[in-house]
Amino acid sequence: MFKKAVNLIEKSNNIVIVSHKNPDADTIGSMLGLGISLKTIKKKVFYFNIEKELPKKFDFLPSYSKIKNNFPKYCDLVISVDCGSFDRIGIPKKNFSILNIDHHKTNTLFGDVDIINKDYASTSMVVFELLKYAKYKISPECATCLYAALAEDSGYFKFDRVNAKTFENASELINFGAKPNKIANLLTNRNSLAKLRLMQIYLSSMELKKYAKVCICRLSINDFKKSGALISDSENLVQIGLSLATVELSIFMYELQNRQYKISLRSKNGIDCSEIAIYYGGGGHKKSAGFTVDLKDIDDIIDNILKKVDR
Ligand SMILES: [Mn+2]
Repeated sequence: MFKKAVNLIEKSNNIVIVSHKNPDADTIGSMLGLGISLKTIKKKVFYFNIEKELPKKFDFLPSYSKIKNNFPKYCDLVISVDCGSFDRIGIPKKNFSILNIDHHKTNTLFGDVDIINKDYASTSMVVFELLKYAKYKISPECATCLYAALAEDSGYFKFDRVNAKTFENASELINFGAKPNKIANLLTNRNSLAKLRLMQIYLSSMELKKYAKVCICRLSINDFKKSGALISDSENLVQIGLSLATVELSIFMYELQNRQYKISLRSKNGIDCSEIAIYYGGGGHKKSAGFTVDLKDIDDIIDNILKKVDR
């Protein structure tokens, strides 16, 4: 697959690297790290994300300002990073080849070439392995992007798929010039006051079910308005529910628009979140998954999830 991917890259001139809706550090960092490296082999590289506003916490990543939300008129190759399915990108399928690089076990293999490693803690690890295989240049700027993606997507080296390989890659990226302390501070210690206010509302909405094994929190569009927070400020709030000692499943519902709700799930001690998410048309990993629903269906869905948890 690496060989096929390199062939695809080398015969293409105009390459668009695409990241997923509601982007996280892994999709943005993998996209920029890959692009920075591909520019050293004289490729024209465009960065695409469908969102009008990107999370500001990634603004220190090299080439961040080059990410555009309009798709170029012409390209011969689209490289998708960290997108489990084609609709996560938000563009219509046109006349281009697709290289699909990811680590989601639910990936739908929508590429002409798919490089999926579901044992890796981040997509940036897959990108890193590909760059090393192809012997493309890995500058400190490239390493910074890939490391930021790895650190954050692995929960700072505490999630499920963290193992010796994760630390090996992290260590190599540090040798290529990534600065772990600086990157961690820039990613985690620059919250806005609006985000902390949103956390306050999140915590006050908390309901505990099933002897406090299930935690449910909910934010409406109005809560975002009241606090001045952006949708992207709600990223990782679901983790707070899971941090409660008794909680094994944290459910976080937040309103997107037009009475549509995004439901994020996190678990510890064995509940399979992706099984629940897939059932409702979403996707993800065992301990982390999500899906979108209509407001009118929410109560039924929560009841159903609680029944599943009983089982
Ligand atoms: Mn990822």
